[in-house]
Parts: sequence; C-alpha cells; structure tokens
Amino acid sequence: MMKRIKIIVVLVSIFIGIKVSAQKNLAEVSIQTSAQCGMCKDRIEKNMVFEKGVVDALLYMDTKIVVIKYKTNKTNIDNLRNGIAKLGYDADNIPADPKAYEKLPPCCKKPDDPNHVGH
Ligand SMILES: [Cu+2]
Repeated sequence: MMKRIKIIVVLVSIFIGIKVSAQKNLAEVSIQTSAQCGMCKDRIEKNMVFEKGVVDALLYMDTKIVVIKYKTNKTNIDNLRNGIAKLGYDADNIPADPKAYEKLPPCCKKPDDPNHVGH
C-alpha cells in the first residue's frame, strides 16, 4: 500500500516538474508595429500565431503594439520582429519588408505614404 502511494507521489512530482519547466520556457514581448487598421491587426495576429514558437499574439490598435507569448526554447525576439517585418510592417527597429509592404491594401499603408487611403 505504501509502495503504491510512493509511486503515485513520484509520478505526480514528475508531472508537476514537466509543467513547471514548460512554463519556464514561456515569455512575453511587446513589439511596436506600423499597423494601421483592423485588417492589419487580423493579418499580424493570424500570421504570427503560425510562426514557430508563438503561443499567442494580440495587437492593440490604440498603441499598435503587438503582445506575443512565445516559447524561449523555440524562437527569440528578433525572429518575431522579422516575422512581423515579413508581413509588411515595421517591428521595433526592423523595417517592413518592402515587397510585402507593397502588397498591402491602401488602408494598411503608412499615413505618410501617398498610396495610403482612409483613416
Ligand atoms: Cu490595415
């Protein structure tokens, strides 16, 4: 009987250990983007959750900051910034990929761009 309890205790502590180490690898970062509208928000959030190591992405329209939860053992902040730049948006110090930016609809272009329409 005691032996069985010991086995259960060992199994439970292994399980808790796995959970704790999984959480240790989780981090959150805020990245300033050049998003303009709700379409940009959707585009960035939906594409970023498919990036390697990304758990969650939420863009705040008032600040244009995207908060990304990610696994530190799978990716890093620069990968995340590059992922956003690849979509056509500035990400902190990383400028938007020009080809991807070109393909954005007029409402998603930067306000100082002559091709920008709306808002
Ligand atoms: Cu947009």
